[in-house]
This record gives sequence, structure tokens and C-alpha cells, in this order.
Amino acid sequence: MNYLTVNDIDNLPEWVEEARSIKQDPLKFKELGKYKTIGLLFFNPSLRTRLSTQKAAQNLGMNSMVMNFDKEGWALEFEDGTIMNQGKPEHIKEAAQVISQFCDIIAIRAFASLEDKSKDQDEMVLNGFAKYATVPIVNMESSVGHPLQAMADAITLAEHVNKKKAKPKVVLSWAPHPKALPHAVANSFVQMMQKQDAEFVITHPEGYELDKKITGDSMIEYDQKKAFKNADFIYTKNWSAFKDYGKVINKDPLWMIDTEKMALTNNAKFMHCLPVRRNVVVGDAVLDSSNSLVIEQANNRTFSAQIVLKKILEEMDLIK
Ligand code: SN0
Repeated sequence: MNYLTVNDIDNLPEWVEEARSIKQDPLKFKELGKYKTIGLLFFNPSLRTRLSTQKAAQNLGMNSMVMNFDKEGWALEFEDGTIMNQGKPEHIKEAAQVISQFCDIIAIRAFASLEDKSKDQDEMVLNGFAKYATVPIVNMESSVGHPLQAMADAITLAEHVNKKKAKPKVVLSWAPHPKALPHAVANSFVQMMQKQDAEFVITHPEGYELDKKITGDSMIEYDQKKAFKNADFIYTKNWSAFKDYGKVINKDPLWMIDTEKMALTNNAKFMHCLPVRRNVVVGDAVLDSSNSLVIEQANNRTFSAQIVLKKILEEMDLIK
């Protein structure tokens, strides 16, 4: 079993429930991963993903090896049939098979280039490893998705949902940012919300439509204030344009999340995957308020990774 996208979750409510029970007793399965090794390969920076995945592995009795591949590894060639007389010394074919000799699970972080849309859409790095590795692969944010974040978000929503209300209103809001950012977090959040019983609305300025193949029938409201009306959760994230691929077409500061906008909601909880740029994406007063769930979201990254690793380890045991 690989964990490449949110669609690798076969039953979201069950996974959420199990993750919440693991959170109550994180060391319950501390023998499951004994003498097994996870390799964490980073092609981009990380704080939460690296530490929470290592922590999850440790809670399951696993050993973890971290490699900052962009700085410490050989630059990898991914194209088939290339004459390798340029800058890249090693091919993914050997690299993935070799790492599989040392690791029982390989986890990979490789952000979108935001330059080459087709390579990004094809998940060149993640799928390169998935194709040539001989062990399970876990996505720690690829070009298209960040399913460990989405799983943590699902746990956080479940913890804070008002059970008296039939369906929570959850809004995914774009917010301004100085840099071009990937679509991965937003994509996986949308896919996860499509598996939830909720009123789900996406709001962003025109031109920031996410990939239609992902948003499908999800509701898009271009008026941010209208979208915020009666919302129970505001999930904020910046992303660059998808159509005009990787471009920052608008930095409108009026889209920042502030207390006035939060006042339009049903006393909504504020969510963000972090890292977040204060007073650009969200105002201090919102981020520092008791309605902000960002620290708990980060905490839940451990239990998100732990449920994923547990499922993979259990399947390995079955196959053996
Ligand atoms: C990443 C992203 O996908 O948007 C990782 C989020 C988990 N975020 C950034 O790269 C932020 C960089 C910045 O300069 O603010």
C-alpha cells in the first residue's frame, strides 16, 4: 500500500476515529514497526512534516533516517533514455531501488516546480519513486497533493465540529501572499472535504480556480464575505494560479483574514497548515485568538502520519 493521495484513504470516518484513539494512547502499537526503517527524503524544507513523521515512526517503534536530498543527495535524472552527460549524476531507477534496500517505507517531499505544468501534473518525482522503489511510498507533499496534511485536518475538524448541527459549513479561502505557492495543500483539503458530510465552499479571486479535475462539483463563491456567512470553519491557504500556471496574478490585501471578516461567520474556527505569514495571510488578532486551531492541526500531524504508517505496516505483516 502506498499513501500518495487522499484517495488512498479507503474509509475516512474510520481512519479519523482510529487516529483519534491513537492520539489517546500513542504508544499502543509501539511494537508494530520494531526493526523497520522509514527513510524520509526531502527535496524541500520542512518543519511539521519532518518532526511529526519521525515522531509517528518512533511511536510505532520504527527507526527513521532523514535525508535532505536537495542538499545532500546526487541530483536525480527522471527522464528515460537520457544521455547523462550533463549535471545529474544518478537516475531515479537506481536511486529508488537502492534506497529500498535500506528502508521498509520511503516518504518523499517534492514540491511543484510551478514552472513545468505537465511534469508537475505527472508527479514526476513522487511517481518516479513509486515506479522504481520496491517498498511502500508515502507522500509528504508532492506537486499535486499533501494528503498527510489533509488527514490531520480531518482529525482536527472532527475534534471541533458541533455535533448538534447536522452539517458544518467549511470554507476554504484563498489569501494573499508575496510568493507563488503550490496547490498541493488546497487540492488535498478539497479532496478530503469531498469525502465529508459538510457544506463546503471555496472562495478566491477570479483567475485562482484550482484544477477543475479536483474541484469537480464543489461550490465556488467569488465573494469572500458572502462565503464567510455562517461558516463554522475558515481554512485559509494561498496558492498561485493554476490556469496561468504558477503565476501570482493578484495580491489583493483585502483578501487577508481579519477579525472583521471572522465576525461574519458563526464564530468560526480558523485553520491553516502553517507556515503562515502574519498580517499578510491572516491578522495577528485572528491567529492569536482562541478560535485558531493551527497549533492543534500541527499536533494532529503526528496522528495523521501514525495512522498512515500503521495501515502500511499492518498490510506488510499480512503479506509476509
Ligand atoms: C508550502 C506550500 O505548499 O504552500 C508548504 C505548506 C505546508 N508553503 C510554503 O512554501 C510557504 C513559503 C513561504 O515563503 O511562505
